[in-house]
Amino acid sequence: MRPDMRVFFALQPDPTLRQALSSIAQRLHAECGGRRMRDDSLHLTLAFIGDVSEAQAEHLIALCQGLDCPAGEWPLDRVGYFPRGGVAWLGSQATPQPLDTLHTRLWHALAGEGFTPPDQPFVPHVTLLRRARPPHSEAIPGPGLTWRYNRVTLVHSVPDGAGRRYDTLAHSPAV
Ligand code: 2AM
Repeated sequence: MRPDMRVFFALQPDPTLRQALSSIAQRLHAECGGRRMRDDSLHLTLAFIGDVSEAQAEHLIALCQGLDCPAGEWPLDRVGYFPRGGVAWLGSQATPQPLDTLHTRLWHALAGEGFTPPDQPFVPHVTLLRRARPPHSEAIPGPGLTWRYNRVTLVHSVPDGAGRRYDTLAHSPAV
């Protein structure tokens, strides 16, 4: 039997946005140190599921492929910091209602499959650095960005050397 698979639902940046996120990560790294995320793994987590069996993963693939993800925009206009893990991240001053609704609807669908929503409030963020020092301010080192999205991705987090790589298992239908 295959071991459990660690999976999560995410938004993934297009190549142009990924490049812009990478530039900001580089500048923030110069200020805060720590360990940069690999450029190809930058993402916004909508729902972290954790370890599931292959059968559960098949259910989640079907759920993802049936998800309705209206196109939306997420302004990236602030830097944030989680002291636990020294996580420096990019996010927004105020979460747009449609992004919040997407998160709520996704968890509603997941609850229908028996998965338990997290207790903590949704703080949408893109992790750029881990084990970093706190940033000096919330100001982004560079121009602000807008993330335009139109689909959700189910991601398989696979152990890869000292870290993890993120493989795509499914997308919601693009709108
Ligand atoms: P983070 O970026 O804030 O660390 C894959 O691990 C993704 O799921 C990461 O973006 C991570 O968020 C998020 N995540 C949320 N809860 C998690 C948990 N309990 N363990 C690992 N990752 C978690």
